[in-house]
Amino acid sequence: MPTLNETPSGSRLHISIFGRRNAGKSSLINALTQQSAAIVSPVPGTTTDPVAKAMEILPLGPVVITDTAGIDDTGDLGALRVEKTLRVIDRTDLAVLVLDPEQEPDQFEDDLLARLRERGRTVIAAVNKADLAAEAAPALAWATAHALPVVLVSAVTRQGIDELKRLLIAHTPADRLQASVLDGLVGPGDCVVLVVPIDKAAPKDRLILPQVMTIRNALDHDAYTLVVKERELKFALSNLKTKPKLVVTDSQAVLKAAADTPDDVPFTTFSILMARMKGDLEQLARGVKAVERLRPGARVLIAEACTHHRQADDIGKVQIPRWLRQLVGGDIDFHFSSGPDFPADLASYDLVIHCGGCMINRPEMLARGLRAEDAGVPMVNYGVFLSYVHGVIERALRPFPSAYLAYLDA
Ligand SMILES: Nc1nc2c(ncn2[C@@H]2O[C@H](COP(=O)(O)OP(=O)(O)OP(=O)(O)O)[C@@H](O)[C@H]2O)c(=O)[nH]1
Ligand SMILES: [Mg+2]
Repeated sequence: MPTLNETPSGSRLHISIFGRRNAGKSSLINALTQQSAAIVSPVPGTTTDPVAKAMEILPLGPVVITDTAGIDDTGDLGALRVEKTLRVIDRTDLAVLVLDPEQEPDQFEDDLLARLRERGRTVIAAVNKADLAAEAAPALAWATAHALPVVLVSAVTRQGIDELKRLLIAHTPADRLQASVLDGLVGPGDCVVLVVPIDKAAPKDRLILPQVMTIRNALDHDAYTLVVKERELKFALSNLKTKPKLVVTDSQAVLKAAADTPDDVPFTTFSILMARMKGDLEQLARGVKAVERLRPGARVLIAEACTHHRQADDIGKVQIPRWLRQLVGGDIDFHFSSGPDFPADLASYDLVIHCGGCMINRPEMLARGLRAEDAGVPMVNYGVFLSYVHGVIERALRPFPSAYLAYLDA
């Protein structure tokens, strides 16, 4: 069973970096992955063969990123290298075309772009070396004239790197970004116990979407589920011959479910599973820690992705503000946004609390998270916030080591 770090490379998003020699392709890979995996040097032609590496680009997730040799290489050997570079196009989902402001794009770029488009590849242009005095306008104009999404970056100062990540996310086909609910958590033969309270809020005669998705996804992983109400949990667990791989509870029953689940059994909530699938769980885990630092009078944005009809005890308008006031011990300057009008500038807020985002896709949720990160504003979502309010955040994050550590370190 692959864990998060072992996502089979066939299902990983393949990003390839193309451009001329010395444009900074290898440097850009290092900037994107925050590693120094690719060899960089001022000598043109440093990268001679395509190098594919499985990596994690946060918050994009596991990808395969391929560094290539410059498309302007010369001589017999050069032609051979160019041929190899062009073959990479076949295994590319997303191409980043790196432009060097010191060299105006010409036939090399035109030909490469034509090849990429012939194969139906998505192409993003990155004009590199923004930190140098070189005039970037011709390269930017070339990209715009060819209808390419373009960003000005510097692999050295990291200027524009987040914007490039945002473009990558925005142009990744949604199905390639979509993680599944139980990815990396369960494998063949594992038992997952689901705690589903049947209270007044539960719809008649059916289960709700996160519950159904989890059951279905367990089957996809050749695992199986045991579905119980919170009252029967303890008895059901005591009847199992082997420990379950995971217990997942509805937030409404989280206190009893946590108390009745032995400490050595991984435990989480449906809300946290959904938060991980939709957004960047590490960011949200860090974000909830910011609640501890909030002071009365803080500016808090509560953002919902849809414009649903609000009920009397609405979670976003009523319940969360009430809890937050209690936690902070004073009044809070609440602001609300809904639907597509998520504020462009978040810098004036002390915290963003976002809904679960069931009406938007992962790329959009990730883009909103990056916007908060750019502005240096912590962001949490309803599900992670609820676990925090209920005092079970540490336990519920423990099955996700990187998010758990992010929470502890924040
Ligand atoms: N000032 C500045 N220098 C950069 C930047 N990116 C790359 N460089 C420099 O440009 C040179 C070439 O960088 P590489 O990353 O090796 O370029 P490449 O496109 O991989 O080159 P080849 O492998 O030879 O095709 C190195 O000296 C880098 O330090 C940047 O954003 N700003
Ligand atoms: Mg290189």
